[in-house]
Amino acid sequence: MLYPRDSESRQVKVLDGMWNFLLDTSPSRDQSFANQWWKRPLAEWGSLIPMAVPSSYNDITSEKSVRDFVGWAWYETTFYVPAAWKELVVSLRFGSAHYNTVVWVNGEQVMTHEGGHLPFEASINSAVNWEGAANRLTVAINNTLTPTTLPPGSIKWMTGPKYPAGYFQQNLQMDFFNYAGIHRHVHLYTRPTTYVDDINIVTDFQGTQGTVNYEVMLAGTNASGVGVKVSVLDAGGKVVSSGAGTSGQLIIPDVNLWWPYTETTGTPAYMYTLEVTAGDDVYRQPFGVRTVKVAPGQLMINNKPFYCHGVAKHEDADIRGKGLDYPLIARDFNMLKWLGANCFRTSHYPYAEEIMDQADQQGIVIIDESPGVGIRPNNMGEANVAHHKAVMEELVRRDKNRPSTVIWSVANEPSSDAPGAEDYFREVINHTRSVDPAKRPVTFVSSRDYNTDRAVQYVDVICVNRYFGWYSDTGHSELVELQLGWDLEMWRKTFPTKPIIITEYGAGTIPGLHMEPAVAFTEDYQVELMAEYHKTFDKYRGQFLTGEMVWNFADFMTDQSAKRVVGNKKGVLTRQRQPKEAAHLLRDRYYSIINAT
Ligand code: GCB
Repeated sequence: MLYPRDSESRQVKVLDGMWNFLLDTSPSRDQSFANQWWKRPLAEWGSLIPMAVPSSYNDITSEKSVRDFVGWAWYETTFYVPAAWKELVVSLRFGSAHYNTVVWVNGEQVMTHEGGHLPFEASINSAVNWEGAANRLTVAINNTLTPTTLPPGSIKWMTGPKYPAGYFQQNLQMDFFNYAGIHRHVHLYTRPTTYVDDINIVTDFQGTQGTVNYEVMLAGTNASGVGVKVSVLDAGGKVVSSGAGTSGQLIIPDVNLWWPYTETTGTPAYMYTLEVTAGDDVYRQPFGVRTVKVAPGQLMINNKPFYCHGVAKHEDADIRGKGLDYPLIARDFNMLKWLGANCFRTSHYPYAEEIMDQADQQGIVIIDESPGVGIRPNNMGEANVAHHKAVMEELVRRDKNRPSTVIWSVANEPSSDAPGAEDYFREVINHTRSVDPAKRPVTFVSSRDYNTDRAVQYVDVICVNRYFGWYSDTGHSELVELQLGWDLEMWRKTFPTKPIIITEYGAGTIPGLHMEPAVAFTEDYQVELMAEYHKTFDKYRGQFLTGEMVWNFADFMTDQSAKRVVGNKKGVLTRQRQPKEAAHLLRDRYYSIINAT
């Protein structure tokens, strides 16, 4: 699923803007399907709400019924196509829409997609009006999470005298708000009738020479009949290597390797472009030359041990929820660099391609996580495995050429101590490895123990989340050094060669709340607790501990619960991306690590 890029052979229109929006609030939850809402303009079915695309719809209005809606949400817009596009393949592509989506053009169904965080597209030539008339685009999105969706959830029907008839709630198995809607760009774009469908790029280097193994997949009317030419362009656009054929190896003399921005070696985040010409089509795929390997107790980037000092994030902000927002992306990368963070995990789902592009271009290392968050024993059946494998294929296909992506994470905090976890994770992890042309390390993030987890045996890098002094022994920061130290030693003993990353630790903190001595939820306690973790990190850093990531980069919204005060407040930044006191502690720490290497 190549990103829609403008070129001399391709045109790209962005359909973002204000769309029509209507919720199906019928008691059966699917009256809109019975009435076939896609056949006529949405305005005929109810009072429209103007809705921003991209955005989550939940926080746009002042209505609780919109914020907490569960079911089919309908979107509609119109577009025109130039007559000259008739000779081309015209496709409609959604960067993501959460969760189940059905798309119609002029009342004709053109695609469906299951899953909230990855792109999907279809050619729409047979459905569009070519004669200067407007095209009506209708999209239905259902945010219901069930035991077989990823992330899984369930609908709980509430019966008895305390609830009105037909009352239900969406139960989540994750700690973030189930924002829904068209979250990323909607692109309308063209390709020639024979076109570049996919590209694999796997890089290596020997001394000063870079090698680029490439593969070009063609599709369309004459896919086996057109010739393929490839060139590597350096960051200045100069051709540094070229070749021909659908696969081969290109050599880059005096290669500039891609390094994380905190590395003192070489040029940070150096990006090349693979320019592919196939018949009439031209596609330019950015890539970086770097290697990733796991050595005993180490994660190696370009054969040099890499220590990840970073954060776990969310796609989350006021008003837009999980909607793509360029000012927010720019701010987040500025604050990552202000903190001195050199990596983040896309907890707990794949992030927008525009975010991943910044990680590539700015030299931030990524643990690329799937939406497999909160998998319980009843989510480990055959249908779940099959769907999870399909999602991993979609994720790998999207991000396989990114130098920033160094590890795939298939899940966060599943019931990995359950008997079913062994087969489930062996299969999903092995499958992920097998579909990645670059064979990156694969992991999942565990919250279980060294002696109860049944799936960690299959990962390349052990990732664990730990909340000593918070969810256990709340308020007792004095225990952290001992407990974390013991825990790390036990993991090490059980898996002597696997590197370990602490992928979460942290404390809920209301900005501005202070107490001395510190107590939970004050800024003082967040600082005190984190400092205790840092003592143990420093003891093992560079041995087998290859990374630390605070939970979380910023405060974020969750479902309402007695444990959450307007969302999860474990951010070192507020939801508006301003520092709490702990952000300064982290910044001092990360810069002292950078300056020491
Ligand atoms: C975790 C989860 C994360 C939660 C966090 C917390 O272990 O992975 O999604 O938000 O703990 O704050 O409880």
